[in-house]
Amino acid sequence: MTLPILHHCEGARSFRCLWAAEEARFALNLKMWAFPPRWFAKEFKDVNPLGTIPAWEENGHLLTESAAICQRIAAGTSLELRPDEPDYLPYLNWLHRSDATLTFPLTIVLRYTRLEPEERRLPQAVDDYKAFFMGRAKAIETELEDGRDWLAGGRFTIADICVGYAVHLASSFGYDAELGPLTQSWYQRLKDRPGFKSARQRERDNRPDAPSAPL
Ligand SMILES: N[C@@H](CCC(=O)N[C@@H](CS)C(=O)NCC(=O)O)C(=O)O
Repeated sequence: MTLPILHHCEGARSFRCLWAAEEARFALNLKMWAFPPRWFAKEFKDVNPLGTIPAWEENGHLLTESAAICQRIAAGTSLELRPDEPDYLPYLNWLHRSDATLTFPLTIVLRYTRLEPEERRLPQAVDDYKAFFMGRAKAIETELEDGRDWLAGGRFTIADICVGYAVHLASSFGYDAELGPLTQSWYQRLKDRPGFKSARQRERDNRPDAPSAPL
């Protein structure tokens, strides 16, 4: 049997997929690249013409959306919510919100704090998109206000993984300390999970030889 291949860069959105795979004990081949591949590994375009991470190869198909790959990994496990479960609709919304609404503003921050050369950095863009993220992240705090531990369905799911990655990325800029207390506790619960820890260890153990830009 040919295992699916997950193309991953340490700390990138593909971490969602690696983390989901560790939680689900889903067997895959991990192929790690230096970030961003467009600088350090132009041949990555032969795998994913978009040049973006993650890429997932399975049975002649290529998936390039981290939340969709998480859905594929979670299929049939307790990490997904089924359409007949009461929280299915908010669960779907969190999955899509995780990247389009929450991660997107952080990528602008990343670009204009770390990736662009000094002379192209834009403090105004960083401040504005930080504010975008902080405003949007209030939705996490609101969701947790009823005392729930996880975002949807009364259990840990890939909604927590996908949204959790956005908060994890925000934490790399120190923004987590400015999030609400419920969000901070939820993020701590996520980091305490054995699946999170083993995914972090697995990416460290498989670092590519080439250098990476800071993520
Ligand atoms: N919506 C996609 C976005 C994928 C994406 O843009 N990934 C970033 C890394 S986190 C990337 O590959 N950037 C490439 C670059 O900056 O050249 C997803 O959720 O997977």
